[in-house]
Amino acid sequence: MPDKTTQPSMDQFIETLAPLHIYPLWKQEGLLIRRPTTEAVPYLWPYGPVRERLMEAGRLISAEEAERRVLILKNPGLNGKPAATARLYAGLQLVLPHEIAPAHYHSASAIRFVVEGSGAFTAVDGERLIMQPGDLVLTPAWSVHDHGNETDTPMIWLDGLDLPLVNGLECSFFQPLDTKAQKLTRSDDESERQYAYGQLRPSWVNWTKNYSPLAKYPWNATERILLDALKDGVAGSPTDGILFEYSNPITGGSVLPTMACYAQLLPPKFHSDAHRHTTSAVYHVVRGSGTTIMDGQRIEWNERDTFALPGWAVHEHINNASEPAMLFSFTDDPALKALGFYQEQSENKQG
Ligand code: 1HN
Repeated sequence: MPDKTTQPSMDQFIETLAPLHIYPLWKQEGLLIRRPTTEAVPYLWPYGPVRERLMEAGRLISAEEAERRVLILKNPGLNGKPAATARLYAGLQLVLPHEIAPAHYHSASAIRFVVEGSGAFTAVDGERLIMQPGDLVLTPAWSVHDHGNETDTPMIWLDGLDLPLVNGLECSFFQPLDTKAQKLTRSDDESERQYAYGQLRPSWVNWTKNYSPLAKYPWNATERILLDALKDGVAGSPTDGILFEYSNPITGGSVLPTMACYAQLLPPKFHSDAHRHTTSAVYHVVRGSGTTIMDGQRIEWNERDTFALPGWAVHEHINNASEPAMLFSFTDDPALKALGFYQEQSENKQG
C-alpha cells in the first residue's frame, strides 16, 4: 500500500505536470465525445436584405479592389468565424457590369451557384464558363480562376467553399496570378459540350484528376431532369423527395473531393420524413417556398434565400404549396465519407 502521508494529492500532482506540458487523460474533458456536437445553429439568410447590402457594397468598393466583392454568410453560432457551418463557407458575390475579379488559385475548392444576372463569366483553367441563373460552376482546388462581367446587368452568385475544413486541416495555400485575367486555352463552355449530356466521353482525354471534368452544370438541364422526375411520378427519397446529386461524369461520384452538390425537388404538399447525418449543408432556394424544421426550429424559406443545416441536426422539409419547390445544396459529404465519418439516422417527425 502506498503511504498516504507521503503521497502528493492529485491536485498537487497535476500542478507538477504543467511545466512539462503533459496532462492526465483521466481528467481531460471534451476529448472523447459521445455524439457529434456543433456550435453552428440552423440559420436562414433572407435574400432581399442581403442583396440590398451587396448592392451597397457595389457602390463602396470595386470587385478588383476587393479582389472578390463578397458578403460572407456567417453562422451566428460560430463566434464570428467566416463559416456557414463548421466545415462549409458560403458567401454572396457581386460582379457589376464591366468589372473583373482578378485571377488566383488556392488549395480550397469552390462552387458557384448563380442567383441573378445573365452572361457574366468565370474562367477556370483556360475555359470561360458563361453563367445563367441556376448554373453550377466548379472551381476545384488549385485551378486558376477569375471572373468578369461584360454584360450590362449585375451578376450575383452564391459561393461555397471547403475553407473551414481546409483551414482546420492547416492545408491552405493561396496565390494571386501576375496577370488580372488568365490566358484562355479552350473555347467558351467547351467542357459543357463534351460532357454535359452524360452519354459520351471524349476518348482523347485521360482524365485522372480528383474532380469533375465538367466545369459548368447548366440549370436548364438540371431543371428538366427534376421536372421530368415529377412528371414520371417518382417517389424519390422519403427524407429528401426528388434529390439528384450533381455527378462527375467519369466516376459517377461527387463533383469535388471535399464537397457534393445536389438539386432537389419537393413535390406539392410534400412533408419529408425526419433524419440526421453527420454531414452539414448549405441550401439555396431556387424556386417556391416551404419550411425546413431543424432541431425543432422552423425555418421558413422563400425564393433565393440561403440556409444552413448544421451537422447532426434532425431535419425535415415541408412544401405546403401547390407548386413544386426546388432547392440547390452543397455539403461536406465526400470529405466525411472518405474518412469513414458518415453516419445517418432516421428520426421521428418534429412537426
Ligand atoms: C474565392 O476565391 C472566391 O474566386 C470567392 O470568387 C470567395 C472566399 C474565400 C477564399 C477564396 C472566388 C472566396 C474565395
